[in-house]
Amino acid sequence: MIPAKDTLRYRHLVDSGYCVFENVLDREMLDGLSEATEHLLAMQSPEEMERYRYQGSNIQLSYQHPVFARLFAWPEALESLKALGFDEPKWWSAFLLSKPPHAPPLYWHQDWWAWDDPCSAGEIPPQVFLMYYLTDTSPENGCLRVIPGTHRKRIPLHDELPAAHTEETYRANADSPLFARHPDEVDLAAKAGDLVIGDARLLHAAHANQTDRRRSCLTLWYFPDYEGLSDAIKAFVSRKKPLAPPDWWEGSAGRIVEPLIPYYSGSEAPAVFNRNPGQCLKR
Ligand SMILES: O=C(O)CCC(=O)C(=O)O
Ligand SMILES: [Fe+2]
Repeated sequence: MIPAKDTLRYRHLVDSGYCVFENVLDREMLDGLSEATEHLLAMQSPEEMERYRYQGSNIQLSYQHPVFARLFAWPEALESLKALGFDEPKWWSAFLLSKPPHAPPLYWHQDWWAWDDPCSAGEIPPQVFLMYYLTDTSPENGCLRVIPGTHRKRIPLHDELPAAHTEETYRANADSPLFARHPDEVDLAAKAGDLVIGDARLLHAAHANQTDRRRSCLTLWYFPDYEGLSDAIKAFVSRKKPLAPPDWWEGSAGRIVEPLIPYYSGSEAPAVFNRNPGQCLKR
């Protein structure tokens, strides 16, 4: 880590669990992403659409199109991480979460998965999401909701939530606490092309899409300070690391991702996957 230049945003990320950089993607990139994602959305099966109805879709992005490689290594995003003090981030995965018109809300959850590791109680986010929206978002069309501070502090809602993205969350009923309003929740309305950075430990959800227009979110997962993570986490991560770009790719589209891939060559046993925050979060 280098000292954060953007100390205001760094403090917001550390204290509240998120921060926003405006206008990170340009119009050409937004158009390219819209075209490539529409193609993927059109190929979904009815079963997938039903299973992931709360997320809208859950499509893993990799090298289906060169525009995705450009997104994973988007220079302005890497600059934003650098401004927060993270000069050597690694990229893990990416997903297209696209709410069709009149889609239900997304359940409260946190996406961190190694709660037994000591870094889970620390100030530095072990893992962050970089979320981009392809349309402006609002409470009407499914913008993000967060409960600030819950990445490091336990609240009663934690005790009511099943592990994220499991059958229990996929099959939950609309009257479950998973969808309840919370007095401390904050709406994170974003403009198309803004970058929302959040700690993987933060409790977040999304409003329903009550409009006639699709709301697409691209969520990219990074380790902002990969070097600083334990060997056990690195061992887990590198086992499931993204593939290097295929060598038949032309030009620099694939090569730009290579420096972001998280490698590990030690012999530590992989961390245990555990999505239950347990005692790690202070009350
Ligand atoms: O769709 C969104 O706004 C957020 C999605 C999300 O947090 C997830 O699927 O883990
Ligand atoms: Fe999430």
